[in-house]
Amino acid sequence: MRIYRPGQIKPSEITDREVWLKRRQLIKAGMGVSAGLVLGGASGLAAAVYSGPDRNKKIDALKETDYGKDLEPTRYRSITTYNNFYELGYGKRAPAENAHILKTRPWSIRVSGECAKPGVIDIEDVMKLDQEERIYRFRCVEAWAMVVPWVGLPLGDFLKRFEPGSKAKYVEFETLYDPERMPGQERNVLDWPYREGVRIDEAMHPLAFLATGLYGEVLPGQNGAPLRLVLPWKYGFKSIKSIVSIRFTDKQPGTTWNDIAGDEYGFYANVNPKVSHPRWSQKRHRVLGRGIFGSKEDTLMFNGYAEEVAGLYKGMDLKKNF
Ligand SMILES: Nc1nc2c(c(=O)[nH]1)N[C@H]1C(S)=C(S)[C@@H](COP(=O)(O)O)O[C@H]1N2
Ligand SMILES: [Mo]
Repeated sequence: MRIYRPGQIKPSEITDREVWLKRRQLIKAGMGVSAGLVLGGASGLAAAVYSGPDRNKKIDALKETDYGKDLEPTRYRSITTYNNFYELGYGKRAPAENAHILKTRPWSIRVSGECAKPGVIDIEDVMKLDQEERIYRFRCVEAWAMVVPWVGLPLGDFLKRFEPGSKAKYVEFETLYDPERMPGQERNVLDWPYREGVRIDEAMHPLAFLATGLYGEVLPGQNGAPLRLVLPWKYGFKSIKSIVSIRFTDKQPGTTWNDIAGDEYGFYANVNPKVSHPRWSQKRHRVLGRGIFGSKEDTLMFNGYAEEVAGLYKGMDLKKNF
């Protein structure tokens, strides 16, 4: 099912994407906006009493790399208590409060489509592959940023195991659909399951990463356990969480946010301070964990990774392909 934007809400009335989405959903359901905000507060998810992030199991045999060693990581608490993960709730704290509902075992990932060796791989087998730690800048679309010491494996190396063919022009990713483990899916806020896609050359780029952990430990549920995508030169919404399906395709796949609001969330979603989101500037961002005041920085082209990735987009109009 698709959600259509109501034309009658002025951008100036909207504070952020959660409120915007709630309103859209309520208008679709025929309810008023003021009633919607009251309802929006009680999200319908049973929030557990939450006292702080649990530290997870250490990942063994971790390979240290030099990626991002000059960056200062955002503290664990900020990374794990200010999240976007609508399957686990709609406020920034909700995913941490509800993460215990997301059982991540058993779990497997189906790899299919245009490849010679499609198959299903169990998450335990993914965890046995070489795990590297890399520190990346991470940018969310709503003007906040953080620096995360991710653990995981280069996406390209993982994908090559399935031998993508010449018709594999894009890679499509899907999150688990299971309202029992993902109670946010009981409401039709998004067109579940969450979907994302990248071009094959983007997927094969050495910076593209499948994360299984952070801070040397197994990934917390709120950050997309047991396996999520990380594309450090793109806005946060591209980094799909809790992946169960990866498919090689010859056509550009639909993606959750692009399908809902293609004028606001492009297929590429490369961090670009020169292209504003229709409802906010993308020139500067707030850095999580550094306080509310005096913590803004300039946003860099491709989130600071231009030297590495600009070549992927040579000759493309990045204002059109945003
Ligand atoms: N399945 C799924 N993946 C998702 C989302 C989501 O709601 N569902 N939110 C996205 C958005 S908008 C952002 S900004 C990042 C946030 O990642 P973080 O919570 O680890 O910072 O996850 C992305 N991946
Ligand atoms: Mo986001």
